Amino acid sequence: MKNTLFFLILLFLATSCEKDPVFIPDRTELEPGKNKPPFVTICMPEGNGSSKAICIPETDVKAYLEKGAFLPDRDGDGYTAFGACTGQANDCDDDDPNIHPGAKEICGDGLDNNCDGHIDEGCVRENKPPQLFQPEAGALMDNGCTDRSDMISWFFDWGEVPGATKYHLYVMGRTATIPVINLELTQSQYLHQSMGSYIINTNTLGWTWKVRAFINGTWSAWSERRVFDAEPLNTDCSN
Ligand SMILES: [Ca+2]
Ligand SMILES: [Ca+2]
Ligand SMILES: [Ca+2]
Ligand SMILES: [Ca+2]
Repeated sequence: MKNTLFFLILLFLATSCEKDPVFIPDRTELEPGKNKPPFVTICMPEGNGSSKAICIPETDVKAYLEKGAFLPDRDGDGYTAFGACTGQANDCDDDDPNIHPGAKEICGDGLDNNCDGHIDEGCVRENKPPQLFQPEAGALMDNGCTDRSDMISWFFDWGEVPGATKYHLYVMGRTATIPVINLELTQSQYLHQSMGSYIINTNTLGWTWKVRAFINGTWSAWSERRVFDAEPLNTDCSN
C-alpha cells in the first residue's frame, strides 16, 4: 500500500510539472484523494550562481520566494527569463508579457519587443525635421546701435523631435558667406546675444534660419528655411 501511494504521488508530480525535475515537498496534502493544489516549477538557487528547477505546489510559492527562489516565467507569457533554470531562458523582459521571442517588433517605442537584441529593427525611421516656432516668417528682429550701447538679441525656438539628442541651428545673412550662428545645441531653443554689435541697414533684410535634429546617430533633413529681417539700425538705443 505504501509503495502504491508513493508511485501515485510520483505520477502526479511528473504530470503536473511536465519535463521538469521532480521535487517532492514534505506535505501531507499531496496524498491522492485530498485537495491538491496545482503544481508549478520554480528556480531554487544552488549557491554556485546556478539554480535548480523544482516542482512545488502553487500554495508554497510565496514561502519559496522568501527563501530566495524565483519564478522562471514571472510575467506568464510562456517564455522563461534570461538565466532561468528551465525553458529556453530567452525572455528579455520577464516583467512584460508583451515582450518575448516571436513578438512583433513595435516601431518607435525604444524597446526590443521580440528579444532579438535589436531595438526597433526593420523600422523606417521617420527622422522628421524640427518644426520652427519663432521667429515667425517675416518677423522683425532686434538690431544694435552704432554707438554700441545696445546688443543684438535674437531668440530662436523650435519643436522638440522625439528621440533627438541635439539640434543644429543655422542662421545666415542674405549677403553673408559664413553663418552668424552655426551651433549644435541640446535644447530646442537658443538666445543669441551679441553685445555692442550692429547690422548695417543694407544688410538688415532677408536673414534666414533653419534647424535639423540628431536622432539615432543621424541628422534629420533640415527644417524649412525661414526668412526674417533685422529692424533698422539705431531703433531702440538708450542714448
Ligand atoms: Ca516570461
Ligand atoms: Ca516577457
Ligand atoms: Ca527587436
Ligand atoms: Ca521596438
